[in-house]
Amino acid sequence: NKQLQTNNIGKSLYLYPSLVSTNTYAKNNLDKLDNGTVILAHEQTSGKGRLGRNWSSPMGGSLSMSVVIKPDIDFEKIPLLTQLTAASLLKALHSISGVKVKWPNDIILNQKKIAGILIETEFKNNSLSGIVIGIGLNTNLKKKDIPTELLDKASSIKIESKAACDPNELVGKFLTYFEHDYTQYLLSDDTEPFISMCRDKSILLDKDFWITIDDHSRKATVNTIDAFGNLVVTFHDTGEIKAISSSNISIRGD
Ligand code: BT5
Repeated sequence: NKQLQTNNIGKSLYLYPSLVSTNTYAKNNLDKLDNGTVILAHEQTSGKGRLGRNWSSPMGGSLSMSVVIKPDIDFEKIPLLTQLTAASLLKALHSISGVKVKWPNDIILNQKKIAGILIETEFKNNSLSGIVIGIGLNTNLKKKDIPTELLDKASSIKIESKAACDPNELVGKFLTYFEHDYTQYLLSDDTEPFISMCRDKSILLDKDFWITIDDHSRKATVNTIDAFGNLVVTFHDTGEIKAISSSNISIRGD
């Protein structure tokens, strides 16, 4: 990939026509894969979303990517990687107007999801052995490639921007931004460089939502995303202000 201008991330890069899941492949081969390895696939036969959900990644118009990193960091810093990745995607998609983020991990264009992020952390003997950052990109999917049940919420860059998306260029840009912010993230606890991007492009801020945590739904106003990558909300029933982390939560309108 001539467009790749990174130093470390993507130095080892493997492109497969088809894999079960790039994340599963990376996790299964974690010991053998260097820090910074990128796995790409044109198709996944069993792509994964969060919390056991599926990620549709058909041949022709989607791109699945996993970035393997092996940092020496405190566990509390791990959830921030979702925001860092989302910010790098937003920067890589900057030339397409209207690209937004729905905290914590959805990239949205014209109210439809065009990309998603799934971060998986592997431990061995209580220590971190590696992190796999999975990104599913709906680059050039056509309407007919999108499962019918997803048509109201999923779309592709091509459908929404009405222009073909060059996947090599997109991956190259993403990895460049990612490497830059990730290098800073390892060196410093200042998360503003990427959290500010997620805040600026958020579709949630200052709006009301039903927030479901452990099967319990409460109406809340979203205030901000804090420096730890948490969503800060005010619950309507009690007026309580809370910072919530991304696990076990779902957010919906109406
Ligand atoms: C995500 O989960 O958004 C994470 C997606 C991560 C996919 C990448 S691809 C490379 C790597 N290898 C993998 O196996 N996975 C990662 P979540 O927030 O749970 O969203 C999943 C939900 O989005 C599903 O339940 C559907 O409703 C919807 N969905 C499924 N496929 C979609 C698609 N292609 N585009 C948009 N929405 C989709």
